[in-house]
Parts: sequence; structure tokens; C-alpha cells
Amino acid sequence: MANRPYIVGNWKMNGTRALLAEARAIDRGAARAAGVRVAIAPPFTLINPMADAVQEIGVGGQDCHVQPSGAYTGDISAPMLKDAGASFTIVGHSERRAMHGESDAVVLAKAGAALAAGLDVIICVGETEAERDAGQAESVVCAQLQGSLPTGEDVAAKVTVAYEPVWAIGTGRVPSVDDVSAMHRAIRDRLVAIYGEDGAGVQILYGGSVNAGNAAELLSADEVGGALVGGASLTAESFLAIVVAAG
Ligand code: G2H
Repeated sequence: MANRPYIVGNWKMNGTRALLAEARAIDRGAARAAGVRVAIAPPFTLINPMADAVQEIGVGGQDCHVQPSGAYTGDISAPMLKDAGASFTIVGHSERRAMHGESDAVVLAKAGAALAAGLDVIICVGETEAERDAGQAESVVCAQLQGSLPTGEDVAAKVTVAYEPVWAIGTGRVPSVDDVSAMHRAIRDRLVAIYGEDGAGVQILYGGSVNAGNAAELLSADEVGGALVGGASLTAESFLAIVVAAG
């Protein structure tokens, strides 16, 4: 059976408990959109109250530490996410790769830690504008996949890939549908090379300035199985418009 479109909100460092009202509204809207799978990755502080407040949507982390516990001041481990009510975590977002110096090896270790804790993982990849201009977009993304994706028995079913061109994140700029299709086809080929036939079932999300106005077109591109949405996921009105576009 084909996967349902998967629409994931990444709230980044936004939201206090007041924003749980939006999550409840998103949850009610998701219940009316049964053909679409919906999730939110709020900041760590909201994972537990959000998990308690919603019924339809998944709740996840935006990152996790590679170790399950220890002297790592300020960090959160995958078992902690799981204990708080998360069912998945994002790893390797470009903001983590750029601002926290996370290499493919670190992203791979984090993905492994998440899987070991019983979480699904959304692994982000994407090229910078300079890399695209240099004609290196596909080779950069494929190298990130090769270095960041965990392997092993039954792992593919727990992995989602998010393609987020760095230059499209929070900028209002998006690639053409043809460019999204070409990259997502290349990612699919690489997934099949890594996972064999299981790679055909891994969902590939597009992320980067997705909004209610451009979602339907971006979601129509080849091999796009959903979207990872930042700014437009912070209100129920804009996020549910994307969910509806995916249905
Ligand atoms: C890309 C995306 C969410 P935005 O980071 O992961 O954010 O939709 O705000 O570009």
C-alpha cells in the first residue's frame, strides 16, 4: 500500500505553552484529513504537553544526542524524547549542520541513537546555493545520504528523508518543480542503492519555504512524499492549508 503524504511541522525555537492551542487546532484538522499523516516537532519543552494534548498527530524532537545519558549539559537524549512522548526525531537539519558543526558522521550517530531508543528518524539533507551554482547539488546530497543514513535490518521502514535546499530555508525562495523532481529522483535512486527494494518505500519530504500557496505545486513533483514545514507550521490556519493541499 502506498504511503500517505506526510506533512511535518518543524517549530524550531518557537513556541511556549500558549502555542499548544495551535497544536490542538492542527490535531482537530488532521482528524478531518485522514488521507494525510501529520506531525509536529516542537521545541523540547513542548514535547510532553503536546503529546498529552493531541490524539491524531505525531509529536517528535528536532534533534537528539548520540548518547543515551551522561554529562552533556544542555543536551537531550533519544530515550528522553521517547519518554516525553515523541515517536520520531529530526536529525541533520541544516541549521544543526551549519550552526553546531554536525558532520554526516554525527548525524549518522544521532540517527542510530534515535532508532535504538525506538524512535523513527527524519534525516535532512540539502545543498547550499554555492554548491547548486557549481553544479554540485546532486553529488553533495548523495554524499550526505551515503554518510548520514543508518543501515541494517528493517531500518528503512523507520527512516524518512527530508530534502531541504539550504538556500530555500526561511527565504521564501523555492526550487522549480523540475529541480525538485530531479533531486528527489536522484535521492530515490540512492535510497534503492543503499536499502535495496526497501528503499522504494522510504518517504522523501521536500522542505524549504513551503507555504499554503506553493504546497500543491511542490507536492506534485516526482517522488515528493510530503513536506517538512517551518514558518508556515506555526499557525493552524497556514499549516492545515498545506495538509489539505497534500490530501
Ligand atoms: C526548512 C523549513 C523547515 P521553512 O528548515 O524545516 O523551514 O519552511 O521556514 O523554510
